[in-house]
Amino acid sequence: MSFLQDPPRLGNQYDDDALLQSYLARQLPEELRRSVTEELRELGELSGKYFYEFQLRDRLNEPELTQWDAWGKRVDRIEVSPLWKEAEALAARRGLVAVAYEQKSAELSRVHQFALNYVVQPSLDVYSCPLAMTDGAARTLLSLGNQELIARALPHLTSRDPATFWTSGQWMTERTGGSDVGLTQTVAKQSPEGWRLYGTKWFTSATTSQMALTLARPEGNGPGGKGLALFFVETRKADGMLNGILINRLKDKLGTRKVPTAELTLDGTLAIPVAGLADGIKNMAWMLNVTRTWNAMGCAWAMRRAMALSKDYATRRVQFGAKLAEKPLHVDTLAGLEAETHGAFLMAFRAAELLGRMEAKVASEEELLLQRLVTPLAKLTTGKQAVAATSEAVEGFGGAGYVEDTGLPRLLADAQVMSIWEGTTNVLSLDALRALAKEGTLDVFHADVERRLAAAKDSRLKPCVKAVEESLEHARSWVAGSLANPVGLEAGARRFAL
Ligand code: MFK
Ligand code: FAD
Repeated sequence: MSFLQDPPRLGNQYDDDALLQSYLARQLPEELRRSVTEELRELGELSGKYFYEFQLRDRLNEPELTQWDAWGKRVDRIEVSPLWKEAEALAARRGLVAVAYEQKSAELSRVHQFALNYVVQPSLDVYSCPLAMTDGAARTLLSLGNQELIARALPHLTSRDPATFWTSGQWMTERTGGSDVGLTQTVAKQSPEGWRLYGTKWFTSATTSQMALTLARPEGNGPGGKGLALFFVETRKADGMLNGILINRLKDKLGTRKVPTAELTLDGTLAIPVAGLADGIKNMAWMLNVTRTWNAMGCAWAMRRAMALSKDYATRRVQFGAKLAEKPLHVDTLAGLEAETHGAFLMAFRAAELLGRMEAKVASEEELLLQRLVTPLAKLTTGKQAVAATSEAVEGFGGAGYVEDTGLPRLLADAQVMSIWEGTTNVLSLDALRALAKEGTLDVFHADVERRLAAAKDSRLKPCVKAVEESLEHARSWVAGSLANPVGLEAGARRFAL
């Protein structure tokens, strides 16, 4: 019998995760931790077995757009993959969005919610994308306080019943710009039935969602983000037909191939202003804040999955007379990856902790400043880490890492988007600068890092502590020296942020 290589396998993705367990033991009071553990273990089992195997089987099923029915009627229907259909039901039943709004864990609700997602999402083929936007939409509606829309949409967005659960899209990007959203060309016109939108949305993921939040310029408004208004759109009318929306095509993408990312024409789409008729970008920022936190978490869980598979494979693959797990250089490579993964995990959960404290209204003034800064920093840092780490992990499987039906190349292809959508690295660096410009933010950030370093000062991490202190000092003097020189400040933003 010729040799056959054992493929990598996954165990229970909660039981096998020492980092998550130790983090939750530190963060959650004993009673809460015990009640959450059961849920995590169940999701960990689904993630490591049922959904992981499903994901491998379902690999070639991608969303399909049908634009016309047999009789020539324009229907624009998207069929998502079988796994996505199950993921939607699972998301509702397990409260993957709802937990943050039920607030049973008070200010720790975000930690609770993201722990659940962290365990299961790597096996759900980026179903995290619609969930992130659903969560962002719920937060935006609540924060902007439009009671009519809250009553209409919140019960659906936070439902635990798959029959009534809605997801939401986030339609911002147009051909004119995904970064410079102020260039948006979609216009909003008044009609006897209410506001109607006319324009093109160039990237809309989760096009199968029941609703979306989007931006348009009410006729007569001035240019830029200030002249835009935030609108609520239900994608289908009462008769089930699309609400003045044409789905032109699905994008043919490098990764996230299960996500139905489409180009849309809005041709008289009925829409409701969420909060007045201006300041659309500012109002949309509530959504960005939440979806960027999901993005950071998504990087952490992508890296964790790459690690889990890599470590397992190292115990199965033999080269030069020993398992890879016994080869010092391979182990050193995995150790580097593990360190990056831990860093991404802690940064993403730090953003989640702060978001949870803000939403539960227990955050101090300092924590609010920190939250505004840590969100873009976590998004941009983990976005870069995820691409580098999944690339290294794929290489760790040798040629098998490059062969599609192992499922492994998907790790890298899906990670590449994390630094692009929800704001690119440069755009997020500039956002971090805007956050820093607020009086006191840099001091609060330093104090927070110093507090964390103090615990490690006398440990064997001493050399790392020194290195972090030096780079903090460097950043502080660079910001101080550049304040009088806006061009220099902007040019160095990415260096500071990364
Ligand atoms: C697991 C994965 C989950 C993720 C799934 C996601 C699926 C994909 C979805 C997408 O990609 S959706 C599209 C995402 N698009 C972006 O992220 C846009 C990137 N561009 C930016 O973020 C630009 O910085 C921005 C459009 C915000 C700049 O626009 P402007 O017109 O130059 O606005 P400006 O003056 O910077 O900000 C306008 C107001 O908003 C200001 O308030 P004031 O009017 O009071 O001064 C800002 O302070 C406020 N603002 C901007 N960014 C903010 C913010 N407030 C809070 N937080 C922020 N991040
Ligand atoms: P550009 O804005 O043209 O950026 C090009 C380059 O210029 C980038 O490297 C950027 O960093 C750099 N740059 C831009 N401005 C500056 C500056 N001031 N200083 C320095 N550098 C700068 N959008 C949605 O609204 N909804 C969705 O559901 C959605 N889904 C997506 C799904 C996928 C798979 C992808 C790939 C994208 C999706 N997007 C979505 C769009 C995404 O948010 C944008 O592509 C992204 O924000 C970048 O915008 P852009 O493509 O116009 O690039």
